Parts: sequence; structure tokens; C-alpha cells
Amino acid sequence: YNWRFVTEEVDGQVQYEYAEEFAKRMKEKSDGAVNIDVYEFGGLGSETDQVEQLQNGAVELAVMSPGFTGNMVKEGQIFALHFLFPDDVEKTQEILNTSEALNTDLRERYEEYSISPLSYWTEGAMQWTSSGTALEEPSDFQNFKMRTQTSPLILESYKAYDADPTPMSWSELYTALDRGTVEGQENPIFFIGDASFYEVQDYMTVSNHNNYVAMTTVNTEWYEGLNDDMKAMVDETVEEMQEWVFEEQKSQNEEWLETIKNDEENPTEVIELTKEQREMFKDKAMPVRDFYRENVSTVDGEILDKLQEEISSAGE
Ligand code: 6CS
Repeated sequence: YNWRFVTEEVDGQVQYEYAEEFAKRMKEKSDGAVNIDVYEFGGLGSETDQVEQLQNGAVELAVMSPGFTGNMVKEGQIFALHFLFPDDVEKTQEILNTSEALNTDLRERYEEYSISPLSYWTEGAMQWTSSGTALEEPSDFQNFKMRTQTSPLILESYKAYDADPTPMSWSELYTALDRGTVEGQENPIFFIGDASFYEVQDYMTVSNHNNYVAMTTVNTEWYEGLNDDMKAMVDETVEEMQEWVFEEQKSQNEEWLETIKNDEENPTEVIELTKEQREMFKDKAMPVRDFYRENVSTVDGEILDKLQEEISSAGE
């Protein structure tokens, strides 16, 4: 067996390390019968190009962010909603692991497009970085040029703060921040560090406004065509990797926070939002859920309702 696994990140970053570890485990389990070539981001085009490659079977496996599928799988934009998941990243991961809304209902929506999400995992809480303006209150976002991924609901979430969002691939983001084409962006801390965004930004706001969720996806027809043993081996590896990747993102995020704080050559002011400031953002963000229910969801918000119930019965 020779399979291709594409990720949206480069060597050393969480998605890439995930794919390498996945490949290693599959090789071991199959006594060398399964060889998986892992591709770094960039060589096969943009994040949205990679979505197409998975759909048409040019690659068998992909780590994919729902933030790049929103023009197609409308329901997947549920992850664009701010302050939806618990503030605690571990609790969020628990919900991603067990949620029927996501692992059954949302998965079916993706499968209509030949994408099977086998698991959802967090790459850490997202934070804002900015130049010129420190982002502390919704009013700081007034006309603020914010880079986002391509899902329309992400743009909507920033319009709710009166910002001026622009969708873009991350391959263009460093230059765009450096030149001021955009003034800020959102990402987990490890990515703000490893992609050097903080070097061309003045502030990092620890906002924890959302979680960065990635999906381990496979081409649906390819996956359905695997024999039972092989499918079981893939499923087992996907399952094992949930704990592995949680630890990986955790240590990368912790290490990068220290590096960013202590990098004297590239000073970045790290701002923690107060409870009151977070509440102000939350108030502005809530109507976006109604927008999702009324204008985005093709199933009348059923998946969101179910997910919200799962979150509240988990004690949040
Ligand atoms: O900001 C982005 O678009 C990129 N961020 C992460 C954490 N992974 C890949 C993605 O394309």
C-alpha cells in the first residue's frame, strides 16, 4: 500500500508531526505493508486546493481545517462560532472526542462531498495578534483589517465586532502582516510563533475566543473500499492519536508562549483579557449563532442545538 497524507502545516508544526507519527504507527502495525508519504504545506497548493485533492482522491488522507471548507460544507462552520466550546482546552477535546453531533451528524454532511472526518482535535485556543491597535475591547476592531481563513461565517464573526475581514491562505500571511495589507490575525500560540507572525506584530491578545479545530480526514470512497482489517487499523490509529496530538499541541503552545514573551529582538506585548472584556466580546458574538441557524445551516441549526446540549451536559 502506498498512500499520500497532506497537511496544512510544515515540518515541526502540529499537523505535520501528527501525520508523520500516524505514518510511523501504520507502518509498524502493518509490518511495513503500509507506506504513507507525508506532504508539507505549500507543495500541493493552498489549503483549499488540498481540500479538492482529497475529494478527487489525488491524496488519500489529509489534515483539514473546517475554516477552509465553509463555502461547501455549510454546517462545518459551526467551529467559526466564538465562545461556543468550554474555555478549558482539555474539556473541549473531550467534547470533540465524544460528540455525536460532530462524529455522526456533521460527518455525514462532509461525506456528501467525499470527505470523511475520522476525528476532530484541537491545536489549542486561538489568540489575536495585531499591529498599531491593541485588541482589548470590541471597539478596537472598528475597521480593523483582520486576516481570516475562507469560511464565510468566520468573516461574519469579525463583522460582528465591526472589523474588516479578508480571507487569505496562511502562505501569504507573513508578508501581508509585514506590509500592513492586514493588521491582525487569529491562531493558536504555537503557530503565531512558528510561522513568525509575532515578529511582524506588536501585540498578542490572549483572548481564548475560540479553539483551533483540525480534522483527520480521508477520501470517503477510498476509505469505504479498504478491507476490514485495514480499515480497523486506520480507525485504531486515528483513535490512539487523539491523546498524542493533545500532548503535542499542549507542549508546543506552552513553549512558544515563553519564547514569544522572552524574545527581546522581536518584542510583543502580551495582553490578557479581563473577564469583563471577554464578556463584551461574547455579547457581540452571540447573534452570530442566530445568523448560523437562520442563514447558514441547511438543517435548521439541528447540529448546533445538539452540540450545545452536549456541551452543557458535560457541565459547561
Ligand atoms: O491560519 C491558518 O490558516 C493555518 N493555521 C494553522 C494553525 N494551521 C494551518 C492553517 O492553514
